[in-house]
Amino acid sequence: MSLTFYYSPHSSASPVHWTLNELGIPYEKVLIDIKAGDNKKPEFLKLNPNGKVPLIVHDGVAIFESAAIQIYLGETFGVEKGLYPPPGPQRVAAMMWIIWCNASLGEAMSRFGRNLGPWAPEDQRNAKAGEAAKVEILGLLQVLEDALKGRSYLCGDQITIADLHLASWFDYVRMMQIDLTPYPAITAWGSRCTSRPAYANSP
Ligand SMILES: N[C@@H](CCC(=O)N[C@@H](CS)C(=O)NCC(=O)O)C(=O)O
Repeated sequence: MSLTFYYSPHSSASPVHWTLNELGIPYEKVLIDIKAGDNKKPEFLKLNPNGKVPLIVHDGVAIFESAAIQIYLGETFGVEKGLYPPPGPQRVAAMMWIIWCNASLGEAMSRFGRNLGPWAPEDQRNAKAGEAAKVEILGLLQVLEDALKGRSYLCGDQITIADLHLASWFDYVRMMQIDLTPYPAITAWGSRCTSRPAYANSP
């Protein structure tokens, strides 16, 4: 078995990094320096024409998009390791939250960052669009808060890759200084997830 993980620290690759470390499977890490343009070099584009991290290559098969990678790792290794549900309602819940993270919360967070983040170029910012994204984010956080009430993890009593994926994204939510005080269930769940040693080893 060979598995190579192309990553950049503190990026969309971080949730995958955490999953790989939780799974405890052997893998090789390749650091991609985005600032130096490693992700646009022909040898990288040959594997990932999308030109972004994360990317994994498992036994010669290249997979990009973090949500797809997490689902693939869950199906391929996670069930056996107790980190991903077998087919059934809990499997669907895991997939649903991974996709919700990227397509709903992640999309609104990116829009918020692009318009109000300190790194966004001045002439490309739109404060009104940023504020609208923030309203959307708060609504999405309430959806998650309600889902986590009365349960330890997204799919029940057991932590899964869906929790790792979403909890890792909360690094970005905190970095963007979104106040999580009104969301006690999210706060407690986030602490449960990030207190695991593998989180600290997966920048
Ligand atoms: N939807 C993609 C997003 C990937 C992404 O935007 N990665 C960023 C780092 S956070 C990247 O590689 N940016 C380099 C670039 O766009 O040139 C995923 O979840 O994998």
